[in-house]
Amino acid sequence: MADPMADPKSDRGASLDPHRIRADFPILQRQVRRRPLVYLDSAATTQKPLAVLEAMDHYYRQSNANVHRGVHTLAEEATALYEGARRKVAAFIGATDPAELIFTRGTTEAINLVAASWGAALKPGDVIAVTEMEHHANLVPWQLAAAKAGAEIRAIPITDGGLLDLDALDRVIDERCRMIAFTLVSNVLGTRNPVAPLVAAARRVGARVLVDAAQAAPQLALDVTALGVDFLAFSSHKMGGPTGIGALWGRRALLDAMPPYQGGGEMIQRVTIQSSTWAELPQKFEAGTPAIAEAVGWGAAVDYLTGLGMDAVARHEEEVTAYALQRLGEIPGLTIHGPLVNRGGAISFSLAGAHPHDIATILDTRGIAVRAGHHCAQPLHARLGIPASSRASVWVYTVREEIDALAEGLLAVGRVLGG
Ligand code: 7TS
Repeated sequence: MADPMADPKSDRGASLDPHRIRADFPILQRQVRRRPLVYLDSAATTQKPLAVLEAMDHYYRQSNANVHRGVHTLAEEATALYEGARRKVAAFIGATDPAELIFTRGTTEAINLVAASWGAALKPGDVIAVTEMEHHANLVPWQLAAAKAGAEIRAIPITDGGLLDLDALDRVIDERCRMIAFTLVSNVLGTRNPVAPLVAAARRVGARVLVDAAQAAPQLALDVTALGVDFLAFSSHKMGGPTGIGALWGRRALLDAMPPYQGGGEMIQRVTIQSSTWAELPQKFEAGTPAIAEAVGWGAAVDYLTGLGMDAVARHEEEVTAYALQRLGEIPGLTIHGPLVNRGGAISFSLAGAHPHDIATILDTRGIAVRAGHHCAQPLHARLGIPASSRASVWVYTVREEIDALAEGLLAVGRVLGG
């Protein structure tokens, strides 16, 4: 009898071979300091598969024109490619209406769009809730909006283990709260935050929910409908696509009610010297010539990831992260910041007696790329009681041999600098 669980469209059982995947990424073939590149900085930006580079090259060689404006063949091709990319990216996050997917410069601009446009209706005394683990991109835009409106910002605290302290929710979220904005996956701690309790808390007081999915989109299958949130922001360059483009997904009713974020070409219906009316979604929020080649490249990245299967991508992320946590756990004097299970592949750590920048510099002499600093999360580092940390992060092409190289490198750092 057929296995009722065996859905031929499902990739549940598929696994991913990172060694084979590496051949798809030209940059991974290069050397750094006469050693094979060990790229462990994918949380900052991922490397790009050949399919993305070729899609952008092909677009510029064959179809380059401005979009939505011309009736000539190239303009029609460019528009079809750009709107096709919108449909792919929308489908990737489970959005049923591509018009709810607005292309932006990235996660940062997507959150600024909501903070400025939706935030224009904030009143004195309103509350915006964030968390202690936010990237500055999901904090500073709210500070700007709050300062304009006389609103207040509150942070949901984290536990010493690097999880959201859900016991504090009732204290932070009251009827003055208008928005809960939080990251789905932390770029420092790796923490995967639970969505349901935050959505429930927001709904109890009539607040909106924005999810920063910059780190989640590359490693988890996302479905905005199932998540039940109001806005979701993410970036192409963290999921194999080019820099310069990202997106805001939002509920149509909210986006329709929001004023434009920027004025200019493409976003209008009728313009007189004194006033204008706005285009329909998504054009209302896409003033000026958009990042067309980048959209095409992002669409190719989405095709690439869909081909791998996001379930397999998530499983690989978990496996290689678990291996890294085990290997790093063997290093004397090393402290890992963040949870050890149910987490993504950004691993921040401190090594006794070694400054994060010195760690990164020494590792670089071995061709190993890691990040050092506050990772655009100063309030989180203040909470951890440290000015900076080192961070290694993985993605689809990360292999265990690279984790071994990191572990050996850190042992060498310990020998040189360790206290
Ligand atoms: N939110 C999170 C959780 C992020 O990790 C980042 C970028 C952003 C927002 C901003 O995304 P952008 O594409 O608009 O820049 N994070 C990092 C990082 O951890 N190291 O470099 C960039």
